[in-house]
Formats: sequence, C-alpha cells, structure tokens
Amino acid sequence: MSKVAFITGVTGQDGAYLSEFLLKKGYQVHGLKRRSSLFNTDRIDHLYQDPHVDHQNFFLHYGDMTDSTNLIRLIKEIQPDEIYNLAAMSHVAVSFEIPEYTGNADGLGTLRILDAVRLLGLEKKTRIYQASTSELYGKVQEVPQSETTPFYPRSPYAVAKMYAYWITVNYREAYNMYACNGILFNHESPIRGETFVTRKITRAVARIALGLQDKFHLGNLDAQRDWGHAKDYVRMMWMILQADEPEDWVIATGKTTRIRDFVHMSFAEVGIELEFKGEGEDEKAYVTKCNNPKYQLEIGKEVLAVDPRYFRPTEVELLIGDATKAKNKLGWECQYNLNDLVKDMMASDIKVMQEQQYLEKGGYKTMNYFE
Ligand code: NDP
Ligand code: GDR
Repeated sequence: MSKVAFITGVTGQDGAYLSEFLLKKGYQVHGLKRRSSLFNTDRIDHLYQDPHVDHQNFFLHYGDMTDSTNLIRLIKEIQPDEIYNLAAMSHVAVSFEIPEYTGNADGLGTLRILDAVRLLGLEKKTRIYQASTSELYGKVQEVPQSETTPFYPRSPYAVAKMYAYWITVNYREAYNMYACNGILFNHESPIRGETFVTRKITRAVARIALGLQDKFHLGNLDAQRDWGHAKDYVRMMWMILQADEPEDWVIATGKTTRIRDFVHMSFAEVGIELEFKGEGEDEKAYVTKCNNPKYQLEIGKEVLAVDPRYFRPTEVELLIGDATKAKNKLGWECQYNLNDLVKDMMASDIKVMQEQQYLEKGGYKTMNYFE
C-alpha cells in the first residue's frame, strides 16, 4: 500500500517540488488548492492527471486554511499518513498590509490542521510537518541561529508563524502527536514567487539583458540571507517526518549573502559587471562592463535604483543558520550551492524572457513587469 500525503499550499513553490518528490517515492498525493478566478496551478500542471483514467495518484481539492469544516472533511476523507502544512500568506512585506488575514491563515490555519487530526482521532496515524521559518529569529539575538536561539519576530507574518510554531509543539506535548517544525531558512528556485527578492532580481536582470526593460528598483540592499535551493529543502521536509521521534529542526546552508551581492552574481551570470554609487535612498547601480556580445548594454547605464517603498517597517537584517543537528541526526546536506542556484534561476528566467521577446517582436503584448 502506498503512503498517503496531504499537502496544503500545493500550488506554491515548495508544494510543487514536494509533490514531485513524493510522487517519485510512490506516494499518493492530495493537495489543497484555493479557488481563484484564473488558473493558479502553473507550477503543478505537469503533474496533473486526468481523473477519468485509472491509477490516479495526484489529487487536488478545493479548500482554504481559514475554513475549518473544509479542512476537517478533507482530512477525514483522505486519511493521510503525512500532512505537510505549507499553505501560508508567505510574503513578509505584504503581511504588514494584511496582518489580520495573515494571522488567520498562517497562525490559526495551523491550529485548524492540528485540531482536525485530533478531533478525527488520527493522532496515532498522521504525522504533521509545519512550515516554520527563520523569520522567527527576527532581530538578531545570536549568530548562527539554531534550534536553541530565542525568537524575536519582526513582522505580522513572523508573529503568526510564531503562534504556529508553538501550537505545533503544544499539540505534540499535550496529545502525544507526531508534529514537527522545520525551521527552514530562505530557499529559492526558478519557480520562486516573482516578488521575493531573488526572483525579482533574476527576472529583472534577464529583461534588462534582453533589452525588454531599462532598470528596476529594490529596497534594503544590505540585508543578509542564508539562501538554499528549494529542491534540497523539500527533501528535508520528508526526512523530518521519517525520523523516529518528532522534533524541531533548523535547515540552512550556514552561509549568508547580502542582497547587493546577489544582484552582482545575477548580472555576472549574463556577463555584465556593475558598480554601486550613492548611499541609502540615493543608491544606484551602473554597468561598468558588458562581456557578452549577445547583450548590448551601454557602459554607464543605470540599471538599478533604491526605492524606499520596498523598505519594511521593521527589518530582519541578518540570517545565518546552524543546521548541525539536522546534519548529524538526519544526514542533511545540500546538493546546490548559491552559485548553482543563481545559474539555475538565471538560465530559466533568460528562457522565459526570450519567449516574451519573441512574442513582442511579433507584435504581441506579453505582460507588464510588476515589481
Ligand atoms: P508560496 O507563497 O510559494 O506558496 C504558498 C502556498 O500557500 C500557495 O499554494 C498558496 O496558494 C497557499 N495559500 C496561501 N494562503 C492560503 C489559504 N488561506 N488557504 C489555502 N492555501 C493558501 O510559499 P513557499 O512555497 O515559498 O513556502 C511554503 C511554506 O513555507 C509557507 O508556509 C512559507 O511561509 C514557509 N517558508 C518558506 C520559506 C522559503 O524560503 N520559501 C522559508 C521558510 C518557511 P495560491 O497559489 O493560491 O496563492
Ligand atoms: P524574506 O524574503 O522576507 O526573507 O521572506 P524576501 O525575498 O521577500 O526578502 C529578503 C530580503 O530582501 C530585502 N529586499 C527586498 N525584498 C523584496 N521582496 N523586494 C524588494 O524589492 C527588496 N529589496 C530588498 C528584504 O527587505 C529582505 O530583507 C522569505 C519568505 O519566503 C518567507 O515566507 C520565509 O519565511 C522567509 O523567506 C524565510
């Protein structure tokens, strides 16, 4: 009998990679998707199976993290061996705009999953993975950050995730449930949401190199993040649920990089060198060399400016994770380093933007560039 997994947030970056991973392992995978007025399944369309054929092992169900009765019914019907709770309003800056909704979906949503499992009497059968985050560490208390570092959340998102973290621990202790937090540091990929900083950068660099756009804007260039590849991180979500005992785990690369260095690396990938001039809100980046004959960029061209619109009311300045526990007890190691990640993202975005360039040359309007 194949194992049954239920993934909330199946249409997101991690949900898509985790679905692929579990299907390859022979799982039957059920995913929660939201109803939307346009299709929102781009990242998992390649996994879609016609429900009219036999041997279907990938199923999508409508639902929402704010809807308890829906979650209880689905978990009752699916009877999952493993639940991966990945659904969340996951954008830190946006959480300042919609704090109450973020608390409801990200904080109480986690309670709804845990309590559904308890109410249905599935405590002994169903293992639960909670998508916790390095944002819990917030204002720097110690570096590198490990499972014992105190939390100091700095956004409505992080505060909601702090509730989710502790309610997971509490249900584990109170009801003897197999429920774990994966405290994952930032992980990115070619299918990362377009408004997270890495993808915003790789998309803009590809468009600038191809002459589709002149420049783009960023906020805090000095924040530092511990970036890994999402493919490595979803493997760890599964490994966390295979451990003998339910515990909480930090997953990170142990290296940190400034946003401005990610900008340099992304431009360098297409043969363009930059220099930054000015300070704070007046900082800008200019082309100093263009080593690739395919891309015709003028030396001295301004390609990036700081826009204070992207500053956050409270910022998380430095994240660097210590994943020693996961290395020693779960055998965690990453296959991708930051260079591999940048290469993967740039190659993919150049391809996406070349398709747009082709359509635009043919007189078709493709898309606007949203920052
Ligand atoms: P994404 O933003 O790419 O995906 C979020 C998913 O949650 C989407 O499928 C989204 O649906 C769904 N969702 C949002 N709100 C609701 C809701 N109310 N009801 C049901 N589904 C909802 O996030 P990632 O894949 O990057 O991250 C996965 C999880 O891991 C999130 O919980 C995130 O907070 C957490 N995390 C992420 C890290 C990272 O670096 N990526 C690091 C640490 C933690 P839709 O497609 O319809 O919008
Ligand atoms: P983060 O990711 O907040 O760490 O949360 P994001 O990529 O949004 O920001 C990283 C850092 O870059 C700075 N920054 C900008 N960020 C965005 N989005 N847009 C900009 O223009 C910009 N300019 C500078 C930010 O200020 C920040 O310091 C991600 C999400 O996936 C969370 O769900 C997850 O929990 C954490 O990673 C770990």
